Amino acid sequence: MGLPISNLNGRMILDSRGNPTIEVDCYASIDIPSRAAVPSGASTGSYEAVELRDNHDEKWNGKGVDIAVGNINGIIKNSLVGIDVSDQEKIDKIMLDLDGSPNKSKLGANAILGVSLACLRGAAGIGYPLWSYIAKNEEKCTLPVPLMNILNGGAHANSNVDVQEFMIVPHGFTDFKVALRAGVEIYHTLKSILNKNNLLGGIGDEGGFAPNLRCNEDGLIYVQQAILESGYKPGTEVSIALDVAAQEFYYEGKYKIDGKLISGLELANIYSKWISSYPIVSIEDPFGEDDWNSWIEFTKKEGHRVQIVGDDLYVTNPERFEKGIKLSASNAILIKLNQIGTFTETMKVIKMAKEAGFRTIISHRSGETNDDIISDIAVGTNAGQIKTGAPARSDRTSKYNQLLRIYEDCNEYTKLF
Ligand code: 2PG
Ligand code: MG
Repeated sequence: MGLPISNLNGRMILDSRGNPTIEVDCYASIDIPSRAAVPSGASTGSYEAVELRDNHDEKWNGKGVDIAVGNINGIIKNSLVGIDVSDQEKIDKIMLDLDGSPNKSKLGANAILGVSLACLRGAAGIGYPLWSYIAKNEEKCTLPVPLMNILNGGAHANSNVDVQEFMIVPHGFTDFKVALRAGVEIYHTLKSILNKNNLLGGIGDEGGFAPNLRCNEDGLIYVQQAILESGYKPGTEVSIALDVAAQEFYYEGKYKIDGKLISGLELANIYSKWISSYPIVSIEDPFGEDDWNSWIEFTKKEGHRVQIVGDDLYVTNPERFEKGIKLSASNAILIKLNQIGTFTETMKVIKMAKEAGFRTIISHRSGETNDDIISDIAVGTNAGQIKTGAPARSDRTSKYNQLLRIYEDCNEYTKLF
């Protein structure tokens, strides 16, 4: 039994892109609130739960969250005050019933998630490690392998690069801190390589560099070079992961990449070549969110060589994920809490993945705050992997820094391969 919720207070704060988002304080009969903030995507899947914005209003470029905040401080608060803060399922169910829509469009998934996570923190208690509260049903916990996005393209950068994320995966180590150090060193090496090639321009939304390149494959060449020049062994110590976010360049059954319109099969053949030429261990969203056939064929062909990750495909939604499991459309799932909107539903999807033998990656969004809850969730659910951007900018480093704190109590590193 936990304490009853005595108050909830939602407010607007700014995210890392300078847009409004939501923060919630949950009081459970003490004066110190537990707090959680909600992130926001740019390359959002169309099946995601609805992020409620004051679109009718030009203020904040239509991105205000006054209605969603009003929902927290009105109807949601009135229904949750007095409920046991540790009864997460009940809290989430009350909000789902209040909302009543299939995609949380009435109250807003942003409003619902903020409350869900603030209550989760309240239940764990102030000063008690959240990861170990979440881990109560796990046999053991390991620190996740980070997928560190060091070169940004697609919807996260103002460049000509179609692939959204070129990530490094420091998996060949027995210690999280050593792995993180490798990632940091490679990030800095990439910076000087790009600089030498006159390619150092802006930074993308997730803290990685955002150069214009001759072609997408150049991203792989530079990242591989950065791994080597930092003194690490590509493929055995540090590998590469891509998030292609292919839905962003999918037009009426074709994909526009490197200036050419090609079929799903032709795109799959490009990936196969890349997998043979570079130390790639993971490809996220290689195809569009409704192009199930390309997913199925590619997983059949390459699923033994790489991790194939559904993000826009599944949007952390149990129904879409169930279909993917039945069809063997991938072998891994990206988990984003705000795609589905409650902690309870997120846990359900993680459980489904584990039962089906799918790998799980707990993920940030491109618009973030300095809330570090995904680090606790990655360790507490023993997810194995976390995706949280470059090791730079405080909206991204807040997650790595929380993992460094957790490392003081739990320092076993996930063995991925
Ligand atoms: C993704 C994410 C996070 P966004 O596609 O995986 O990296 O981007 O939050 O913009 O959907
Ligand atoms: Mg993605």
